[in-house]
Order: sequence, then structure tokens, then C-alpha cells
Amino acid sequence: MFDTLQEKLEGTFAGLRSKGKLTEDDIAGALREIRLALLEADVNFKVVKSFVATVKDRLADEKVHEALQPAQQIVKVVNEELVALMGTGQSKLTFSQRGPTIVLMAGLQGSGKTTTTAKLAKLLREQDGKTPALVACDVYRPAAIDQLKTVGAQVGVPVYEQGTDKDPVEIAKWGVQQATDAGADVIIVDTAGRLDIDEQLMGELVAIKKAIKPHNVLLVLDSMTGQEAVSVAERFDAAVAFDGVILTKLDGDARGGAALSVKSVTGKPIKFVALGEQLDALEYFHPDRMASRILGMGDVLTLIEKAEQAFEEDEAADLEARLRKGQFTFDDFLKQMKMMRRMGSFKSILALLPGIPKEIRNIDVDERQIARIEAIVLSMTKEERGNPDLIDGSRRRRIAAGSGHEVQAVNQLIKQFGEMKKMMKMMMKGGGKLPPGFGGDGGAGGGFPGLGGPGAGNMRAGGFPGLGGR
Ligand SMILES: Nc1nc2c(ncn2[C@@H]2O[C@H](COP(=O)(O)OP(=O)(O)OP(=O)(O)O)[C@@H](O)[C@H]2O)c(=O)[nH]1
Ligand SMILES: [Mg+2]
Repeated sequence: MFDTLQEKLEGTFAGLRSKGKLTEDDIAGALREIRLALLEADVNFKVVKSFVATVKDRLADEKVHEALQPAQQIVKVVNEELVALMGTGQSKLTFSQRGPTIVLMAGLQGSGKTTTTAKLAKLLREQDGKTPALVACDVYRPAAIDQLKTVGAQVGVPVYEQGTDKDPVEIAKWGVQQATDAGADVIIVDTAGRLDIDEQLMGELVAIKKAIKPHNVLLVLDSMTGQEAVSVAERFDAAVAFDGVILTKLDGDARGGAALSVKSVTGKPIKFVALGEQLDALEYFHPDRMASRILGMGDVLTLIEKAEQAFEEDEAADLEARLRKGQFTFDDFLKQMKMMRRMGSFKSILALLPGIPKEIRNIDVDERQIARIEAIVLSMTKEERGNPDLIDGSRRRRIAAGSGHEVQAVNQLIKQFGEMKKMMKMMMKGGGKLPPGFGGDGGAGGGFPGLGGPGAGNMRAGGFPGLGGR
């Protein structure tokens, strides 16, 4: 995500830092580089122009060239202006005061509407305590209804459909009524993908909107289409005024142009971002956190939230207390792996950590490796898990046989477990306070379970047992 922009800006700021005090020329040069970086990221040129002008004015007002640490100040200003560009504050949905909240999904063909409909239901249930239901109004492709039923079932949410023979407007009305009667408090209506030149389909969307009076019309935009997404948004807004945007496929979007331009060009906020095909890959959009990601500062807040959702509070506090005392056992380890799994794929977690080099961010994590580790740990007796020092040679052979692995694999796991424990103890002494599971200090330190498998030998010491390290 935002790789191009991130790299370019990092380069600019590194150049400034190496200079110490800055001349007016240095600052002008930096502004030029920022401008180019944004244009290369496919940000709308008008947006770029006004962005750079604002940053320039602020730098002059704040007398940056006289500052002690001018580079830092420039990063701060750019960060604040990026936040302002993407909208301030976080945009929740409009929830209905009386009766269920109705959400209408709109967007071009293949933008991600159907997948996102299910993701949104899951997110609203898990994070907002809602009881969602879905309505299938795409009657133009028979497979579309099956697709919604499949993803709906995967997230455990009912799907109302009437096949492909009925009029979509009627289905929408009927579906909303059925879902309301069944007690849903959020009803999300999936619609057919439109080619924006297709006036008939656009007209149908307008008719559905009129019939069900949604509290939220959300436009699903494929971020990989860059500036094109922004002009799509303008045209949709002219036809069916929408309330907010869901930006999809941000995981594959190396440039970020749509994310940076959409609010400023259309005046409509981005409400959610989708970062993957999996059904848990949808997040509320926070401009400030996105700016941090763009500037390579990670997104620790999202990470902590994910952790808080996955970890029971008592469990986490308990684990942290034990870590502080250096009492980390294989039982804790197992628990921790389970909790981490609830947070999503390791790759998505890694993307949120600050200061992770690109090579590591992009490695493919073999999630099966994690299952192998679990198998080994589960083959230990309760005593062994609680006191790893007990595990001598013959016990290692038994554990290996029990889990269907070589003794070396068991040896390696135990050795790395020991290293990790040491590392965590050190980190805890340093007052590090990150959710359990993050032996990290925001840098490359304490590794992460499941990462840096054999192929990626560049994880530093302290990688999680069985995986990281060399
Ligand atoms: N990588 C990635 N893929 C996504 C994301 N969101 C959706 N997709 C994929 O994009 C493709 C199209 O998604 P759909 O949900 O079927 O799109 P749609 O807008 O309903 O398509 P139509 O109904 O044909 O208009 C699918 O293969 C999805 O898995 C995302 O955030 N990241
Ligand atoms: Mg669809």
C-alpha cells in the first residue's frame, strides 16, 4: 500500500535530515520532490497543487528554515496536511434512530461491492454489536446471488433473495421488509455492477434508492484504478448522491492516488477501506492513521485495536504480568498464537508495525508453519508446557514422534522459544508496552510468530520459535 509514495517521501526526508540546517533552496527542493511524489502516486493534479501550496505557506509561517530540527518539522507539517486532505475525524455510518439502518451499496462492475457487503456486515456485527442482514438485488448475473449467499453464510449473516426473475426495485423493498420483520437492525443492499455509461442501470439504482430510502448510500471504489476512481465518484454523485466511499483493494494499490484525492475532489468522506480478499479485511477509515502509514510511521493504533478485539482483557493483563516476571511458558505461547490468529493474517498485522523494512513487509508468511508449531506444542505434556526446562532428550524424541516431526524441529522450537523469552524479558524491563504478542519495540527487534520463515533469513534475533531467525 502506498509503496511508491512512501519510498519517495522517505527519500526526501532522509535527504533533509542529513543536511541539518536548511536553506530556502533546500526547502524549495523538498517541496518539488513532494509534488513529484504525489503526482507519481496518481493524485489529482489540482489536489497536488493546493496541497503543496498549503505546505509551503505553513513552512514559511513557521519559519522552518530557522528551526533546530527542520526535517522533523517538515514531516510534521506534511503529516498534518495529509490528514486534512483525507478528511478530519472518523466517519461512522449514519445509524437510524427508529427502525433498522438501511445501507445501499453502489459501484462499478468488479469494484468489490458483493465482497464488501459481507465484510461490512461482519464488521458491524463484531465492532458495533449490530444484527445485520443482506439483500441480493443483482439479478443480471445468476452467479451474483450465489456469491452473496456464499459470503453471507461465511460471515453468518442471513441473505434475502428472490432469484433473478423479479424486478430489483421490488426485491429491495421486499428484502428490507423481510429483514426488518426478522429483527435485523442493519440491512445492506447489494446491487448490480454498473458501467457508468449504462443509463438504464443507473436509473435502476436511483429507483432502488427512492424505494427503500437508505440512511447511507455507499460508493464502492476500486483504489487500484487511481484517479479514474475519482472521476467515477464524481459521475456517481451526479446521478445518485452518495454519502461516503468504501475504498477497496488498497492492499494492491501501490500508489494511493484515489485515497488521497477522493475526499478533496468530491467532498465525500472515505468511510471504510478494504485491504484484502478475506472477509475480515475491512477497516474503518482513519485519515490520521492512513497518513502515518504513508509516511512509513506504521499504524500502531489500529494494531492495538485489533489486539484488543482479539484478546480478552483479563487474558491479556495476565499474560503481560507473567511476561514481566519472565514466566513465559509454552502454554502462554499457545494462547498467544491463538489470540494473534484472531487478529487476521500475519501479513496484515505486519503492515501496521512502524519501521519494518519493505523486504520483510512483503514476505509471504506460511501460515501452515504456524499449525506445525502448534502441533509440536500440543504434543508436550502439561508439565512440559509449564516448565520447558524439563524437556530433555528423550522427551524431545517423544514430542517429535507424537507430532509427526523431526527431533531437529523440536530442538529448534525450544531453542528459539528460549531466545524469545530472553528478548521479551529485556523488552519488558525497558518498559515496553505493546499488546502481548508484540515482543517488538517498534523496530526490527522481537520477532513475530510465523514470520521470517526459512526463506527469509533476515529477521533479526528473537524471532518467534520455530520460524524467524536463521
Ligand atoms: N485484493 C483485494 N481483492 C478484493 C478486495 N475487495 C474485493 N476484491 C476482489 O475483487 C473481485 C470482485 O469483487 P466483487 O465483490 O465480486 O465485486 P462486485 O463489485 O460485486 O462485482 P460485480 O457484482 O460484478 O459488479 C473479487 O475477486 C474480490 O475477491 C480487496 O480489498 N482486496
Ligand atoms: Mg457483485
